[in-house]
Amino acid sequence: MKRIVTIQDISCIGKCSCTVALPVISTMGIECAILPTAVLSTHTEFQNFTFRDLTGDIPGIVEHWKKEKFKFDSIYTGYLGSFRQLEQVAEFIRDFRTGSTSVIIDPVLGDYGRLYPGFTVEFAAAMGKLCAEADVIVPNLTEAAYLLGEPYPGEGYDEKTIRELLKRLSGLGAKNTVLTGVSFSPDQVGVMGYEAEKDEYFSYFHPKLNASFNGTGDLFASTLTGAYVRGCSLLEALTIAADFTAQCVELTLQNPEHVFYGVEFERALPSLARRLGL
Ligand code: PXL
Repeated sequence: MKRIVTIQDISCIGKCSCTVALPVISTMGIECAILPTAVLSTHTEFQNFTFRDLTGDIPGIVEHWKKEKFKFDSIYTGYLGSFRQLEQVAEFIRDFRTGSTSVIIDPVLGDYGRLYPGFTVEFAAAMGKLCAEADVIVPNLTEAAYLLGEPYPGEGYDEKTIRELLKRLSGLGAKNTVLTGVSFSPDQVGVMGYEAEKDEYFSYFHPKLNASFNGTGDLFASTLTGAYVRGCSLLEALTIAADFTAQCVELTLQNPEHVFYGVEFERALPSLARRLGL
């Protein structure tokens, strides 16, 4: 069985990070190991969340894993909570990457033009350096701007602007850059990507839903990682991931009693398995 290790926080309630990666990746028929970076009572969109930084626990866990000679088909990183953790993750990638390990970095920093609470422009720049280690990075537009230290493009940009932004992001050193939340018209949203080696762009769009939820970036990144590890091309993987994420939002909106803090991805897991022929 393939094995992914995801390096991100545990938000105990919040339908994001590990509580999304584990069920999604497991549903895709892949073992999901976790290297937790912090434990929060909820994600940071809630008020008064607790935060236990696990930076100090990581070296011991990694040493044990090295002794056990664990191998990973993919290293998938998300929310990282400290500068030291960025170094630890870079070191982890150097230690555990083999010729067949894909490294997917979701540079979780913010959304809607704002950084999440606790993050700074310096931290965003340091995350930008980590992106050099990746086979695939999956920033949203806000994260793209902060990674590059540029103004947030807002809305109303054109395709040329996004292509140029992708090229600059690619300059951070990742082999593939996948930008999420791209929209050139009021009724469509999707993903645009760039593969550095081939100097090629790719994209996938679907109808826009009038809602936004925390954790959809994690759903997208987890599903993309799972599909990529299963052997899909990057375009196939991001298509599956975008469709699944949109389906989760749609199902959530159908339930008038849905929670405000995350999507009802649980109800869409069976169809994700079916799409993969599982
Ligand atoms: O969904 C990204 C994410 C992950 N982890 C934590 C967060 C967020 C977004 O708000 O707060 C702790």
